[in-house]
Amino acid sequence: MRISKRIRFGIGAVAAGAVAAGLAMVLASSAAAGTTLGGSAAEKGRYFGAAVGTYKFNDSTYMTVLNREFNSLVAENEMKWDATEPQRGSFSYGAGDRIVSHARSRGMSVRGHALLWHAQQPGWAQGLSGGDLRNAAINHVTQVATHFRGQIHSWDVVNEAFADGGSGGRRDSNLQRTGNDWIEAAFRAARAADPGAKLCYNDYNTDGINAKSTGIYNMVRDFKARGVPIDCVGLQSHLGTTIDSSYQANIQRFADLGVDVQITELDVMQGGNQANIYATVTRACLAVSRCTGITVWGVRDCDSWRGSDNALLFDCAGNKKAAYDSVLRELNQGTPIPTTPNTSPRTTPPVTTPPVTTPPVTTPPPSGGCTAAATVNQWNGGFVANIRVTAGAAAINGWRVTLTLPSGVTVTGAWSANRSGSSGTVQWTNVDYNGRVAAGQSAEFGFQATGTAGGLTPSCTAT
Ligand code: 9MR
Repeated sequence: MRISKRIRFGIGAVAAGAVAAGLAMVLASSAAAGTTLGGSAAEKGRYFGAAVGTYKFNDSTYMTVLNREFNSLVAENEMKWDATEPQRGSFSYGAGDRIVSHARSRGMSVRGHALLWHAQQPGWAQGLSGGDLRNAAINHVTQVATHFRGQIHSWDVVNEAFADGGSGGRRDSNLQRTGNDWIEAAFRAARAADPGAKLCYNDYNTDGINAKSTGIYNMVRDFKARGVPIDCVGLQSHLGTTIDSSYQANIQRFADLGVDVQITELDVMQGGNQANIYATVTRACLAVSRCTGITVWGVRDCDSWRGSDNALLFDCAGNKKAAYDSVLRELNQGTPIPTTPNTSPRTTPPVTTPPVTTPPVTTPPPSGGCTAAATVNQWNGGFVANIRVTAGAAAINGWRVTLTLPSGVTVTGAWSANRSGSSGTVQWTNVDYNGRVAAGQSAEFGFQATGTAGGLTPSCTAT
């Protein structure tokens, strides 16, 4: 995609006053001691990351900067659909695994990018539509999130699904044409597959309050109201020579909805204002306690997708640019996140699934027993079901769920449970990590199927 189409140069130029204000802050506060981007961000309870490509991993200048400066990595391309499922049902994780293991061996966190996107789809998916595409897409989410389960801090579950321009609506795509609920179906499948990862919606041209970011804001508000699992919004922030004056207010309004905000793909055209714009973005993020991290979209200028824009923090020789100094200064002056459990993906509160298709549980479970309730997301020709297993007054060490499916329904995939049967009466038993459920607590598993779910009435037995 061409840069000129993708980047909206914000309307508000950085005012000279902002420079003066920054100087005043330098004089007014004693800077913290952080000497690297990642180290300084960590002091503020945040991460500072970079997008990387494994094809650069044998470049020693690149690796020196990467290992020294960043405490989070994201794959620039290696975890996209075309890379991870080049043929339908045949998965390829080598390059993504390499990034994960590099990061984790150095104590860096990993962002996952991106489970579903209209671009960089494998050819076989581009040729699908309707229920077949929906099944393939949800299966992709389930398989990839399951593979990386427990290793991803935050997933871009859906990338760039909103249209540019003033409509505030969805972008047309093969995924969108499977039904407007494709995004929430993806988030539910991702939650079921990796309950510990924060689940983000990620987009560009959202770097201020505008029609597109408002469309996304309304979706997130709706998801929160209906219990669709979403934890974060990614603001890509591919910026030009100006930055919108509502940049921070936009971060704040998403935070006020009860989601984290992450700056996910920051790069800024080099020009008179590059260092100031980088500083403004960093300052805005650190001013909002739910803005939990910043990722730049590449390491050095010549690693960047933006060609001659020289849009990053290091020159091609790996030297720090003025923009680097301004980011580090803002990180060191920024406000730490208050000590709440917000930033750890392991502390994500349990998802409250909407009751729409869930039959109410009428009889309390006997002591030591369990109950099960289903939430269904149906589309034309198929559905995803999430089953919540809840322990009664005593902890259980294992469970078996029995479910009689309507005729015409065939299970095509499942996660977080062992299954026997695919139609008629199907039984599901816990896997090793979710069998033990404390009194009153819940475990979840899920499956996808073809056909029409109707009302599902699972029953549960403690084992
Ligand atoms: O930087 C990525 C580049 O190497 C790829 O060729 C391109 C393919 O579409 O995607 C670039 O990354 C994009 C990211 O995945 C989503 N947001 C926009 C990024 C820049 O185009």
